[in-house]
Amino acid sequence: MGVLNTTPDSFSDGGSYYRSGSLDLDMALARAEQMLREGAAIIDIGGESTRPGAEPVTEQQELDRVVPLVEAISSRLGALISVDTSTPAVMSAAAAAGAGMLNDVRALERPGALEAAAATGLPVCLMHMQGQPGTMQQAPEYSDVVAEVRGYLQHRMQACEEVGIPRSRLILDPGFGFGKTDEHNLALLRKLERVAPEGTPLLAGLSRKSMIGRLLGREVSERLPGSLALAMLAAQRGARILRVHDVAATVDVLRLQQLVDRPD
Ligand code: 8Y7
Repeated sequence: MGVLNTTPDSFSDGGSYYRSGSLDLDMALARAEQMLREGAAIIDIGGESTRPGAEPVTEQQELDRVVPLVEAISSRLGALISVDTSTPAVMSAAAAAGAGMLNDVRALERPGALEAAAATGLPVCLMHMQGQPGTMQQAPEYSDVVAEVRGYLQHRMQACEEVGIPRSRLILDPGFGFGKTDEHNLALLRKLERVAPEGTPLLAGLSRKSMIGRLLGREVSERLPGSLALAMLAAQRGARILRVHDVAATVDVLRLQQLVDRPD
C-alpha cells in the first residue's frame, strides 16, 4: 500500500502536491502512477493529517481534498484505492467515486461511521489508537499492550459484525505510533501474530515513523533503511499489507523475503 497524502501538512511528504494552496491533481496522479509501476497494489489517500498539532480539517475540506483524487485515480489508473478517513460523509462519497477500501485510524468510532462504512460494502481496515492524535503521545500507558490492542480490535470487529460488516471484509492494524511508546511499538511488532485472530489479515504502518527516528537517531529523510528493516520484520510476522512511502525499495525487500520464506 503506497501512501498518497493530500494534506498540506503531512510530516513526511507534506505539501508536495500543493501549488499556491490548492491540490495539484496532475502531480498527485503522477505520483500514484509511479507507485503502481513500482509494485504497489493499493494507493492510500488521506485528507486529514493525524500528526500531533496538525490543523483540524472540516468535512468539506476533507471531501474537497479526497473525492476528486479518488475519482481521477479510479477512472484513469484503475487502481485499488484505500481512503484514509474517519468521517462518514467522506466514506460514502469516496465509495461513490470509486474507492475500493476504507482505512480508519479511529476504527469506525465516529458517530455514524459504522453505518456509513457498512452501506459502502467495502473492506475496512480497523486501526488501534490510544487517545486522540493531538495528545496521544503524551503518556501512553498499558498493562499488557498486546492483549489490550487485540482486545480492542476484537471489540471493534464485533461492532462491525453487528451493523452487517462481515469478518471477511475486515483488516486489522495495531496502529504503530498511535498512543504508543517505543517499547509498546516493539512489543506489538515482536508479537504481531497475536494482534489479530487467525485468518484475519493484518496491516502494518511503520514507514518513516518517529520510532525509527528515536531508536536510531534519524531525521525523516534518513529513515529508509529503518523502514525497510521494520517492513521485513512485519512481513515475516504475518503482516499482509504494508503501508509505505517508498514503494520500489519495499517491493525489493518483500520479493526477497518471500523467496526465502516461501513454504517448501
Ligand atoms: C497509519 C495509517 C497513518 C498506520 C493505518 C504515518 C493513516 C501516520 N499511519 N493507517 N495512517 N496504519 N492503517 O506515519 O500505521 O503515516 S498516518
